Amino acid sequence: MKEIHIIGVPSDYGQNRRGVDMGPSAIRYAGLKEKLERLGYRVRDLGDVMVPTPETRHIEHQKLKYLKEVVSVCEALAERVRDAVGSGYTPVILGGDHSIAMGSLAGMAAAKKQFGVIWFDAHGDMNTDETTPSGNIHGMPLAASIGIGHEALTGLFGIRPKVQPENVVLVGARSIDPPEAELIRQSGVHVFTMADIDRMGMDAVMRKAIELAATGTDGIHLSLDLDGLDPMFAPGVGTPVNGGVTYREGHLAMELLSESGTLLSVDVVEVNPILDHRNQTGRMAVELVESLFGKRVL
Ligand code: 4U7
Ligand code: MN
Ligand code: MN
Ligand code: MN
Repeated sequence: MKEIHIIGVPSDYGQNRRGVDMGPSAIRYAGLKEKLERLGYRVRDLGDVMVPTPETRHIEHQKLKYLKEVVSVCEALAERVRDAVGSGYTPVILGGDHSIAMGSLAGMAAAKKQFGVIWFDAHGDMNTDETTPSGNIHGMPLAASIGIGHEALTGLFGIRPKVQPENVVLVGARSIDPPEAELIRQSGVHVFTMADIDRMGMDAVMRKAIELAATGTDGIHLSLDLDGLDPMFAPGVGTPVNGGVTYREGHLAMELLSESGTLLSVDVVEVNPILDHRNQTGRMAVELVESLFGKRVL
C-alpha cells in the first residue's frame, strides 16, 4: 500500500477572511493521521510550508491581492509535492485557501507527464485579474492552472499549463460569476453543476468525471474545496453557498474515486475554524478523506 505524506499549507493570502490559515491544525486535530493509519497506510506528516503572517505584508495589486506571497507559498508547496509524488508517495495537502492548489498542481506537473483534475467546489475558480469581482486569488487557481490569467500565476514553477482542460472536471458548481462563466465555456473544462447532480445522480456524475479526468493520464488529483458540500454539513468555510452536495453524496463521490484506483494526490482546502461549529467542518474533511482512502462499512 502506498505511503501517505501530509503537507500543511496554513495560508490565507488568497482570500480576505482570516482563519483559513488554521485549517491544517483543525484537520490534524480531527485525527487525520491516526485515521489513515487505521486504514492500514503508513503516514508521515511533513509539517507545514512556512507562511509569513499577512499582517506583516501589504497588498500591492487590488486585482491580485498578495500576489507575491501567494506565488512564493505555491512554489514552496510545489517542490514538496513534486518530491513526494516523484518518490511514489501520495500527498494529502491541507489548506489554507484554494490558491494553494496552484502549488499542488505545479508539483504534480513537475512529477507526472499527464494527470487529470477533479475540482470539487461550489465555485468555478476560473476568474483572472481581469474578471475577478474580489481581487482574491482563491477565485483564480483553476484558470491559472490551465494557463489562463496573469503570467505570474500561469507561469508559476516554470510550467505552463499544469493540466490540460480536457482532463479537468468541475463537480458541484453553483456559484459562477458571469464573465467567469464565459471563460469556463471557452476553456474546454468539463462541468457538472448541482443541477446535473440532481438530474443524473452523484453516481453517474462521478463515474463520468473519473473517466474524463483519467483518460489518457497517469491518474487524478482531487482538489476538495469544503464549500462544495452544503453549508449544513460544512459551515466553516469563507464563501458558503446554499444548495450543495449532501453528506451522503459527498461520501459516495469519495468512494467512487477510491474504487477507481486512479487517485494520485489530494488537497483539502477552505476549512475556516473561526467560522466553524466545534470543528464540524474539520471532522467532515477527515471523514471524506477516509472514504477517499478506502474506508467502508464492511
Ligand atoms: B473558492 C468569487 F466573486 N467568485 O472570485 C471570487 F464570488 O476557492 C468567489 O472556491 C471565489 O472558495 C471563491 O472572489 C473561491 C466571488
Ligand atoms: Mn475553491
Ligand atoms: Mn469554493
Ligand atoms: Mn471559499
